Amino acid sequence: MTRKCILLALIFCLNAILGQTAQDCLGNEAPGETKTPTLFPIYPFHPERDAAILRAAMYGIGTNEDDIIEVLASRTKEQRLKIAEKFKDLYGKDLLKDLKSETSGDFKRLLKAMMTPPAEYYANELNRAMKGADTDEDVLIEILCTKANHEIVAIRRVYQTLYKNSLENDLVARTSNTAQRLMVSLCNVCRDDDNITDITEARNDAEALAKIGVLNLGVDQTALNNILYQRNWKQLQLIFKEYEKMTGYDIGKVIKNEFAVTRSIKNQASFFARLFRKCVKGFFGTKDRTLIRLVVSRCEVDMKEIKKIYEIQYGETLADAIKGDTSGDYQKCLLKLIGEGDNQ
Ligand SMILES: [Ca+2]
Repeated sequence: MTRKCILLALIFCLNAILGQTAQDCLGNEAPGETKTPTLFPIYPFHPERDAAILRAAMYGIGTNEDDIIEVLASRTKEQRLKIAEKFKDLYGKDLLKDLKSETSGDFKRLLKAMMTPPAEYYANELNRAMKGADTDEDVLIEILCTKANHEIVAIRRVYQTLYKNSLENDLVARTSNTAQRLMVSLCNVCRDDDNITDITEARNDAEALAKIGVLNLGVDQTALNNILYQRNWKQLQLIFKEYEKMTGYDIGKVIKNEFAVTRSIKNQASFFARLFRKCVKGFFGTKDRTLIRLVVSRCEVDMKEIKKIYEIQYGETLADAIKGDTSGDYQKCLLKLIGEGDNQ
C-alpha cells in the first residue's frame, strides 16, 4: 500500500474521531467549495412511464439500447430502483434480469452496477477485490475511505448476509500485515461496543506520542499508527486531551495540518481524478470494472469537480479520455452519466 493511501486513511480515522463523516473529512475543502453531481433526480418523475419505455425497448426481437440509455442514465440510482419496482408490479418481471439478457459485455456490467442497491454493490466490489490471488487494496481504500459511516454500516450488514462472513474477518484474512489493521479499523468506524476508557493508559499513550514528537510525523508514524488503530474512539479522545494538557498542542490540529500539506489528498475530487487517470491510462488498458465503479459512484456526488480537476491535471477532458478507451452503447451510457451525452 502506498504512503499516500496510508495518509488518506489516517485522515479518515482522525476525522471519524473528531466526529465528522468520511466525506466531510476527505473533502477537506475550502469553505464555499461544493460537490456537484452530473446526475440529478429528474422531476417530475414517472416510474410507470419509464418502466413502460424500458419494456418496449426490450420486448420481442432486438433491443432499443438508445431508449434504455436515455431513461436509465438520466435517473438517479434511487429513481432507477423505483422504476424496477414498478416494472415488477406492471410486468411481473425483474428489470435487471431483463436488461442482462438483452445486453452484453461492459454495457451489461455498467447497467448491472447502475441497477444494484448501493450497499449491495459495494459489498460485491469489496468481496471481489479480496477474491483473487492478490487482494486489490486500492479498491478497499477507495471504498472504505470515501464512504460515510452510515454507508459503511450498511455495507457491512449486506456483506454479512451475502457472503456469510463478516467483512472484518475477510479483511483480516485477505490483506497484508501493513494494511490489515488499517482496513479493519476503517471497517469498524462505527463501533460503539468498546467505549471503556482508562485515564492511566491514556496518559501513557499521550506520553509516548509526545516522546516520538508528533510534529515529526513524516519521520516516525509507527507508534502513532499503533495508537490510532488499536484504541477505541472514546479512548483516543481522552489520549488527545491528555496530550494537549501535556504539551499544549491540539494533536488533532497538528496531524491535520501536517496532512493538509500533502497536495495529493487535499481534496477528494483530485483523488478520484487520479483514480480515473490510472484506469484509463493504465498499462493494461482500461480497467473497466474500476471505470464503471468510479462513474456510477461519483456521478451523483462530485463528478463535475472531478471533471474540472481531471482536465487541469491531465490536459484533456475526462470525456475524451473515456472516448479514447471505450466504444458503443457502453461509451454512450458512461458519457451521459458524467453529463457529456450528445444533447447535454
Ligand atoms: Ca428483446
